[in-house]
Amino acid sequence: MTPSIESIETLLVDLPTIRPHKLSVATMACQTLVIVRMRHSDGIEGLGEGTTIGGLSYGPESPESIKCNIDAYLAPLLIGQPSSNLNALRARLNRHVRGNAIAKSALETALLDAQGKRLGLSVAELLGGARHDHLPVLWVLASGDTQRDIDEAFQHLETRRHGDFKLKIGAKPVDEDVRHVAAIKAALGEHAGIRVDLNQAWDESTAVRGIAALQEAGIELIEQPIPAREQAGLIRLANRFEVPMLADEAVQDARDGLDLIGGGFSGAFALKIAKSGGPRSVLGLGDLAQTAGIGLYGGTLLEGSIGTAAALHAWATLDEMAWGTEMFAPLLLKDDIVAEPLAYRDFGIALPKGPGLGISLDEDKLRHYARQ
Ligand code: MUC
Ligand code: MG
Repeated sequence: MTPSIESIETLLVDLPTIRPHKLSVATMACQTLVIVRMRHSDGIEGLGEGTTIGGLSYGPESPESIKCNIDAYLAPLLIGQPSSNLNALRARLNRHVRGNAIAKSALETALLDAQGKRLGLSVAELLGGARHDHLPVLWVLASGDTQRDIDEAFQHLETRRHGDFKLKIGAKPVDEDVRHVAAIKAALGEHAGIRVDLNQAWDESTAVRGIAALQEAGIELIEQPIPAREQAGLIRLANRFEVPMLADEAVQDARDGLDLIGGGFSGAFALKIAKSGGPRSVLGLGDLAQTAGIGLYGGTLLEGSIGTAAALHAWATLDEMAWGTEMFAPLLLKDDIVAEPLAYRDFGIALPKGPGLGISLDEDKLRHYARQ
């Protein structure tokens, strides 16, 4: 008999960070994961995660809204439906629920995990097969203190955990931010690539001034310098500077990608399963970008191990990720809710093995950190 979806449980899980993580939009001392446990009539459980950054300061979905909207609107559309037809279920969710890409990503992940466990295949195999079993992972320097960031970078280079670094800037005046970035680049020299992420902090004229100075300092990539909706401005910046622009908040899905490419954008796209609605849905944007010669970058909304594994299965299927990945967030968290942590080594991470996501829960830890 065809299995069907029996129940969907959502849990808010609060995990402290190892140090304050400072972005232009929020300072994080804790990350809240929304964990989905989807049970099917054949006894199989699929795991999913939908996570954002800083409550509502990063985007229009909060951890609480993700949980509430799954419980009230999305789960009832899935309960009782056949488990195995992901495309039919995606269409059903998209027909009845606008937006809510992070909530949809958690559900798409749980469906893929369950189907993989059912068939004895990994999520990457369900998505067509892995082209890579190890992906490069950078580290984000965002302690807010220049010397602490430099020390962190050298420590990760020495242990071969990370070889490239992204700096979160935009909260301070431009000249102060540029001094901070240039000091870190000068300390690390040619040992490591340094990129910056503004998280939309600048207006276009500030960006012109700031990017000129960052280019001069040897920065290799500038992520989302201006607001997401100002696509024309991002295209102008991409064409004005030699240092490439990385579109992040400006490119949620393939529709945004098409607009940017059509408008003459060159540079790179940050893919995120959370922006596009899941590990299957994000590949539409990935394929479009590769066809158009746009470089790819495997991005995160600082998901824990379940969301990180889900993204890795998607990134592993792509021919090339020109800018590597930033799937480092499990290392930013003090503890984990999975039995086997993800394996970080040799400046990257191993694609988890085993059916589905290749991840299982540590039930005691989950109980301990779940919000009551
Ligand atoms: C973002 O906008 O890139 C990725 C790394 C990090 O520290 O924050 C995220 C979000
Ligand atoms: Mg970003």
